[in-house]
Amino acid sequence: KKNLPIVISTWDAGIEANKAAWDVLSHNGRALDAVEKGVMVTEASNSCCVGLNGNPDRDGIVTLDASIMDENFNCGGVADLKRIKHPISVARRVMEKTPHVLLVGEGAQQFAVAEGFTLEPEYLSPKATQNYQKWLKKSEYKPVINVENKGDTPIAVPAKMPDGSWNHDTIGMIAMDITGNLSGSCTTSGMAFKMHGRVGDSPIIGAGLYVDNEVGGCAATGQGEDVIRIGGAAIVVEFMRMGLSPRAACKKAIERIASVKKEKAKDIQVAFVALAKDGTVGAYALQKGFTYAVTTNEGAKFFNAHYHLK
Ligand code: SD4
Repeated sequence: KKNLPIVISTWDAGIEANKAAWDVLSHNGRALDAVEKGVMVTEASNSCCVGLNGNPDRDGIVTLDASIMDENFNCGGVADLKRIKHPISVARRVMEKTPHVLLVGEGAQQFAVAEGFTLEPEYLSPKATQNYQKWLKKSEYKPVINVENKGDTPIAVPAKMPDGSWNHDTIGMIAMDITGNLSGSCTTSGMAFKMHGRVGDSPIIGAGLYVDNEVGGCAATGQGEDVIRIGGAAIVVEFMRMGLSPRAACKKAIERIASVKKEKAKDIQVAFVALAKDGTVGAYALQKGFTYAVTTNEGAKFFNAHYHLK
């Protein structure tokens, strides 16, 4: 097929992540390797709120969630994982080396260490420290799950944090390799200043990520609770199975969230990216400001997603 391989990922961080994924895909590599290598770039970067440089929870601790899914319904995830640089790679080991799909907290960390991953020192990046100090000043001691919409900040997402860091915390990626196989990945430090122990949609197969090799794949970003509530990524894939294009499928899922949330929809952001088996891609967001990156043989492109709330 002429439009293969292809990779799509969320937000501006997707531009750099796609490069690493493309390196795998353009050398006839497997989509699974591409989506792992791709998001590892974001996990290791300073400039984005994913991985150990991400914002902490309200207790000042960075806890990471990730998941991965291949072309055969194999899938793995980790949640509430601390002090491990590449949660996506641990998620892959969960998929490949255990009979399970999801490991959390201490058990996930123990597994990672047993698999040879380095236990990094407890750490908060300078940027995260600054963000956290600032949050603490006003901190109503309750979870702030979507800081974009705090105070009088207009709902224009992604909003620039005062220190210049982007106020979103996740990368989701779906790729199709030259053989036509699909895989997906998703990794996050979760919503900034969440309750300690809170787990979002990103490590949950069917919510933050889903891949059906016959149909397509989808990854989610935004307020995880509301993605979980509708079984987000899985439902987008089901809409594609019914014949909707990736964008139309993402739109229908966003509309579902909007109708569930009613007047509260304006207080959150959710977005989906999707890639269908025929090589078409699409995305849709609840609010303005969601961006995504697509790389094909024709080069790398960056898009503003269509959105629901005008
Ligand atoms: C979560 N969905 O933990 C993630 C957060 C996110 O941009 O996507 N932020 O709920």
